[in-house]
Amino acid sequence: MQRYAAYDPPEYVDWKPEPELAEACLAAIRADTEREAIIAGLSADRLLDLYRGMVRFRLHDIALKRWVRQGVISKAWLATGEEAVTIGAVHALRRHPGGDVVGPMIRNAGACHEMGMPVRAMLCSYLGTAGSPCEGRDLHFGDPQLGIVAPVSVVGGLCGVMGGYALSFRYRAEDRVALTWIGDGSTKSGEVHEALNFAAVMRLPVVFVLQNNQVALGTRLSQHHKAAGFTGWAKGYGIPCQAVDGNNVLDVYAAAVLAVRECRAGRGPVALAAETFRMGGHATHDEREARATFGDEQFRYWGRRDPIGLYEECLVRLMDDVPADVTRERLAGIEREVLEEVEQAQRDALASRTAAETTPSDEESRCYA
Ligand SMILES: Cc1ncc(C[n+]2csc(CCOP(=O)(O)OP(=O)(O)O)c2C)c(N)n1
Ligand SMILES: [Mg+2]
Repeated sequence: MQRYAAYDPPEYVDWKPEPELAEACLAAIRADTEREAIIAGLSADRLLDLYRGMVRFRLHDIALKRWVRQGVISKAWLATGEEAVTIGAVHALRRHPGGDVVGPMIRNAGACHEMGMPVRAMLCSYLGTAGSPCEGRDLHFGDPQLGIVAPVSVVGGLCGVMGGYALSFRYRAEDRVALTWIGDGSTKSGEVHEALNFAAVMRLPVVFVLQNNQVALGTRLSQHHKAAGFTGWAKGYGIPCQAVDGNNVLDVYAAAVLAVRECRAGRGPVALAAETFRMGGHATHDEREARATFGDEQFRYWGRRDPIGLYEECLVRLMDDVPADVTRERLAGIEREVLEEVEQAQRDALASRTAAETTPSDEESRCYA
């Protein structure tokens, strides 16, 4: 996709395909017969939908970053470099009506648009205008009609909520699954411990995606986590856990399909341990500190593994019955469409500041107390 010198991390601006990295992504899928069968069964349209979702997520984040620079908003929480963990997982779910539910955390905003929330509504939430899903009340937005549970600020808090959804599905004998993401730092909260244990002993149909982006705010993984990785950690609760390459959207997708399948068969919960890297700051305010926290070498390593660039190279190889230049032109066409969608969403959201401004009396409506 097009690179944006003003907004992308430098490693992405200069990004060049490295054939061996894309080959390694595909080899990882082929090494697991179940994951391989799932990817082999995907139509070209489904493969391209994953691409569309990741591009939409990246461009949504770039739109927010542009607004920060322009002073439209003061801060934004982005998922640059982590798009595949969200998009791969959410594409394994059924959409509403009557579908599955997701609980997106800071790095999972892309789950909202992939479950059907217009990008305009997401951007309006940042502006706090009345056109937003929570009508300007809170940046922690969701939409129950679309199966999107609004997060709370307290990290880990969603895990118990998603377990509650899963419990209700079981009681009502509904063939539905709940899915949420847990950051590496959030695994240290008491609520996550309670929720995982409860889900395990109650055998709930919930998928927990451990999103290890190697950092929690300004605390590196090595400063808060002593165990090796997260697969053993989840297994300590009696929850089966599979490792996935968080920068390989095909790997995340295939593993999530298998996890969801287990849950639907009554063998939940299931965890996935995704390794990835936060290519920016915790939010837009501390990008410089984040680079100092890790140093250039780590950024270079993960920068070469940009999930979107990697997936473009995988797609060219997967669609081997189509000439590579035709596939690349198709990807560019998808990018143009999504860019237009996001630009229109930006214009509409900005217009909502005057057309749908919230008023003090709105604050008191539809509140419990
Ligand atoms: C219980 C709780 N403690 C602290 C915070 C402040 N806080 C917000 S995000 C965050 C870091 C979370 O790290 P991680 O779970 O790894 O997610 P990431 O930001 O890396 O995606 C912290 C400490 C909070 N919101 N809730
Ligand atoms: Mg983290």
